Formats: sequence, C-alpha cells, structure tokens
Amino acid sequence: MNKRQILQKINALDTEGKDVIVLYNEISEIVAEAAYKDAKTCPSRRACYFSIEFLIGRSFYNNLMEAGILSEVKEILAKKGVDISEFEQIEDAALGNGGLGRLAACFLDSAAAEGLPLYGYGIRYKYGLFRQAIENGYQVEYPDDWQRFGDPWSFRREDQARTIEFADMKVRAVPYDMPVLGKRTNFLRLYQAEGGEEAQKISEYLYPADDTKEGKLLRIRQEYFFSAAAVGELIDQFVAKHGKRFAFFPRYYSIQLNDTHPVFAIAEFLRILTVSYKVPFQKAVAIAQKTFHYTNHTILPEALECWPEKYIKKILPQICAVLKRLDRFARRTLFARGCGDGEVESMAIRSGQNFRMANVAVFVCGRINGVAKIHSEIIKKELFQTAAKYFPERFCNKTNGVTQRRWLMLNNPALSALLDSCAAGWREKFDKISDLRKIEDDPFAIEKFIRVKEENKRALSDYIFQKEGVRLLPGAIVYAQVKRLHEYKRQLMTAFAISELYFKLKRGECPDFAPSVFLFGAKSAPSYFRAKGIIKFINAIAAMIAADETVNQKLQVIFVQNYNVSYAEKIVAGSDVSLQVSTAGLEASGTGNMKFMMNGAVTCGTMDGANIEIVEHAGRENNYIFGAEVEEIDSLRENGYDPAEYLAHDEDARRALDLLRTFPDEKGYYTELYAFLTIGASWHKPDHYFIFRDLGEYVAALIKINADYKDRADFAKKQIENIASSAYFSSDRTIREYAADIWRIKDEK
Ligand code: 26V
Repeated sequence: MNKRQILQKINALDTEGKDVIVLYNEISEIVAEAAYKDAKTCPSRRACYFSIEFLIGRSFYNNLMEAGILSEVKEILAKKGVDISEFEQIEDAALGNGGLGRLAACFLDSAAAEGLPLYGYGIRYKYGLFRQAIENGYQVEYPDDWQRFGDPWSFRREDQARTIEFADMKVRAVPYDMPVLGKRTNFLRLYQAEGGEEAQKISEYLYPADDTKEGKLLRIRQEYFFSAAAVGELIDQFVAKHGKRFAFFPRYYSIQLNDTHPVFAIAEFLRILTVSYKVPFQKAVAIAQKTFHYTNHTILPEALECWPEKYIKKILPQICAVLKRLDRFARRTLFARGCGDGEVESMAIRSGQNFRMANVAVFVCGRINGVAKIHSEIIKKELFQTAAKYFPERFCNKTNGVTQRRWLMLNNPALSALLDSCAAGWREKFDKISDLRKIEDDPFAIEKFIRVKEENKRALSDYIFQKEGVRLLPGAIVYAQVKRLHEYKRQLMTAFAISELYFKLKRGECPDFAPSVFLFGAKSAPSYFRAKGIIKFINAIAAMIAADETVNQKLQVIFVQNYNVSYAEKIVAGSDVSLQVSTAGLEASGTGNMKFMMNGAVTCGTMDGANIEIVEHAGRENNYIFGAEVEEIDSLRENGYDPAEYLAHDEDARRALDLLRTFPDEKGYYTELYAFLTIGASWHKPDHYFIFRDLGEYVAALIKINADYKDRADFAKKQIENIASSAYFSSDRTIREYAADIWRIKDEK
C-alpha cells in the first residue's frame, strides 16, 4: 500500500464545513480502497474461518493504525481544524454477542499481522447486537442500525453472488468484503441475504430469539445460508483451478468451524461432493475429515445445538438426508472401532428426533480444540469423552488470545508510550513486553506507571460522565466486571459481595477502606428473565449506595449502558482489578481477563478458564485467586450441595441475600431469583452456580485488595508483572499455533 499516496489524498480533502460523517466516509474509502487493492486472494494454501459472529467494533482507528498512518492523519486533520476523536461517535460493528465473536475478530487481525492467509466468512447482519439502555434500572433494547453512517469498509461483490436453495425459497447470498489490514491484507467476507421479504430476513438480525419454532427455523436458515455460500464458493474455486480431484481439496483449504453454528458446512460439503460430483460417500467423509476442524467454546448444556429433524427436513431435505446418512455411517464406523452401545449413542448424530451438531463436528473434524488448557481437558473428560477415547489424536488445546494492537496500542496510548521507553521493540515483537519487568526495581519508573493509570482513569471518568452522567470517585480503586450477563459468570455474586462491603462500611468495620468503584457492563439476552433480574438488582444496589451519604464517598457502583467493544477499550485501560469470578469449570476461557492483564489490572477471580494460565504466567501472588476449584465443585455437585450450610455461618451473606426480599419487585424478578438460590427452580438445584460456596472468600479477597492497594507502589508492581507476563495471551501466539498445528499454513507475505 502506498502510504504517501493515501496521505496525499486525505490531505487534499476539503473539510471546510463538512459533516463529520461525510468526512469519515471519505477518509475510510480512501484507505479501504487502497487496502482492498492490496488483498491477496489466491495463496496456494489458505485457511478459512467460518463464524456466525464477528464482533469487529470500530474499524476506523484500527485500520488507520494498521496502515501506519494514524498519527499522520491525526496531524493532517488537526491542521484542518478537525479533532480525530470526533469520529468516535460513529460506527461500532457489533456483529457478535460476546467472546466467540470478538475472538474471531482478534484472529483475523492477528493472522493479517503475522502474514498468514486466513479469510473470514460470516453474515452481514443488517442489525447487530441490540443497543442497550438502562431505564429505571431495567435493560431496554433498541435496534442497532450500524450501517446508518454508511459502511465504507465493505465492498459489495455482486459479481460473486450465489443462490442458496431452501425447499421453500431461493435466496441470493451477496458477498461484502472487508479488507483486514496487516503485514498481509486478507479479507472478511460477509454474505447478505437478498430476494423476497422472507429471504431478506435471514441476514436481518444477529441471534434472533430461538425459543419458538419460527425462531429456530430462522436460526437454521442463517446457519445454512452462510455455511453453504462459503463452502459452495470454495468448491467452485477449487474445481475451476484444479478440476475434480477432490482428494487434493485439503491441500488447498483448511476450514475452521467456530463452534457448531457453521457445522452445516460439513453437510453441504458432503452433499455437493456426493450429489453433484458423484464422489462416494465414504471418500467424501475422508476428504471432509482432512478439511474441517472444530473449536468448542462452551460446555453449558443449554448452549449445545440440537436441531429437530423435522425442521431440517422441511426446509433442507437434502441436508436432512445427508445428516441421516452420516449418522448411519458414524454408527457403523464406531461399532467397527469397538464402541459399546452406550458409547455409540453418546456420539450419535441423530438422537431422539434431533440432530446434534456438536456430534457431527466431532465425528467428522480432523482436529477438535478447546480454548484454554482446563477447558480442553474438560471436553475430553466429559463432553466428548467417548470421542476422546477412540480418537485421542484429534483433540488439542489452543488457549485463546487477544490482539495487542487494538487492546493495548490503540486503546492505551499512555501505557504504550511507557512501554516504548521501557520495553523497546515490543510493537514489532510482542515478547519484548517482558522487558517491562525491569522497572519493578525502579521507583521512578513505577511512579510513571502509576501516573499512566491515573491518566487513564481520568479519561475513563470523563467518558463515563459523558455517557452516564456520573463521575468515578476521585482516586478510587477501579474494579470492573464487564462481559455478557450470564448466571455462570456470577455478576450476582459480585452484587452480593458489594452489599457485604456496604454493610461493613456502615458498621464502621473498615475505617481505612480505600474508595472503591465497581463498574459493571453487560447485556442480557432479551428473553433471559433471570439475567434481566440481575441487571435490575445491581442497579438497585448502586442506587442504595449512592443515596447513602455515610458511604457514598467510599463505595460506588456504576452499571454502564450499552457495553460494547469501544466501551471495553476505555474500561480495560482505566481499571485496577479485573473481576473474573465464574463457577470453576464453566468459563471456557474468557478473553476479557487477558485484555485487563495486558493493561495492568490484577485478576480477582476463580481458578477457571484462562485465569489459571494467567496466574501461571504472572504469579498467583500478583493476583487474587479464591473459591472452589473444579474438583471441589464436581464433588459438591455429586455429593450434594446445600447453600443453607454456608449461609448459616454468614450473617452478612444472609443479609445480602435478603435484599432480594426487601427491594421493591415490580416484575417478579427478585422473587424468582430468591427462590432459585434457596429452593431451586426448574431443572436447577438451589444455587446452581455455587455462589454461597464462594461468596465469603470473594469478600475476603476484595478486602485484601483494598488493604494491599494502600501500598500503591507495591500494588503497581503486581500490575506491572501482569503486563510483563502477557505476551502469551496475544492472539498472534494463538494464531501461530493454529497455523502450525491445524491449518499448516505459512507466512505468505
Ligand atoms: C451461549 C449460550 C446460548 C444459549 C443460552 C446460554 C448460552 C451460554 C453461553 C453461550 C456461549 C456461546 C459461545 C461463547 O461465546 N463462548 C465464549 O467463547 C469465548 C471465546 O472462546 C470464551 O473466551 C468464553 O469463555 C466463552 O464463554
């Protein structure tokens, strides 16, 4: 890419009286066009990342940075009287829900940076993840019309549109390509559904509610739509270049399935090979085995996709036939391998009247991975036990990572500048970040680090003031729990812990308590009753504390609205403590934990997901680990767990729980939560996520942090040690592992 030419064009733009949105589009188009011309589409061998979500966030600053022109453009604009930060009001492509979608975006960024040919395939939703407002303490959802400012980063490829056939309609899949900038320019291809009104609905909303038959059918259509478009395209490309010797297909293409949503790609692949090209079924499966790989991102039973056979039969009869055939083939193969009846059933693709998508992936895919060490072990031991017994060579671990370009260089310029002086070369070679460790013995440099944190906190406070109308308590310790709202992540436990701190402060038990701010950011699925109740509860606690003059200069709770990638960028830079408190065994990895670590927050959390590896690298003594580990949780689950036993010895915990009975409960949320915690509800036992097992230790950890923070320099050392140990959690490392062990692709630049 010719930087000079791009800068000249931007310099030549007339900015006089121009609307910021128009200017945004003009600048973006100049950069996007240059990048798109640079995209190399045909390496000899490539990997394709199929994902129903790509949580990209804002492209503008990131792409300018990747193009190496961010500071120059900033200067050019400043000369013209435009502040580059004005573009912050624009766009934030939220085509994803949370971790899985953001991981996909980090991977594309890292592959481009590493010069690896990795292409993304997904859906171009008209509306991304809903915009959240908190009104009267309740979550309210508004549509996210992310394209309202234009979409200058995408190129519509009408010439490459394809038709996707359902039994009841034909849908056009029109690709939109977004260049992914880096050492090598790759692209992300998102398909938009076009045709009649029903056809368009397929790419209208991210994650439509699937608790009704209509919702399920739409979700199946979405999954098949993009999987079939992408796989069909790759096969056509292969045939055009190499003819019909499909045995060579895996030499040119590796396809990574990001969870089970794109698993229809396997069925479509088998359908095309066997029906259109008459490849024998068994041979087609063998080719698929060398082509497809699967990443699991959750072990929660309710998140494991099962599709009723009758739905698939209705809209995708040929795919239904392929899946049934694959089920018979799998059963035969497994019996021949020596599996018992129970084992075959546990791996069966067709079970009851459903197709189990994870079992399709596990039976076919060459490599299967979890996303953190503990998670990869759990899927072998539990979720896919039989498969791991008979096909151990298929299973591996790929611990997640995050891109330091967005999550450190871009979001934290102050810390980046410090790193430039203390860990020279870290931008090019991220391992060098460990040089920061040197400053742990240099009081002057530590002081500098502390000032960087303060500066980021002030910026965060300004941002929060602008969005929420409140400022952070000055000089406070900032704790953050920002992530999707889910019971297993235990935001409710944090709410109880804060309530206990509040009781203690009121009783005057913590005279030296350093002012503390707890930040929450979380969206709940619109139909997730209990999660919405937890949001309301946190807001009620925030209001109770804010209204109490005896403590409100010591303790503050803020629930930020519409937590998204851009908000995350500010919060991770300005926080001291990262709250990662899931029930051990249930958080596959977490990636927020890594972003906080890189930005110098200590982890206060359980031995779960990647937290375990974080403390392995940064030292348990530099973090605050508490709570039951996975073995204990397993044993409590097996031998009976009764929250009442823990509550009996802990008056403050009882009082915290009782808040659910004292706050007004217009919508019945608290009554249900209270019942769930004490007597159980539906298929959940009382306190299904073991909050009261861990709550006491959680409160103790928070008090310890508060005390340790008094020695600011010593606490800063812990924070610095976390940053210095974060190289392993770069998604550059993760993507290199995928490239070497699974895809066998090389630096093609
Ligand atoms: C999905 C659903 C859907 C239905 C109801 C409950 C439920 C609960 C969890 C999920 C998770 C979807 C998959 C996902 O985003 N997993 C996240 O993937 C991240 C990237 O690997 C990982 O860091 C997170 O630990 C994991 O939760």
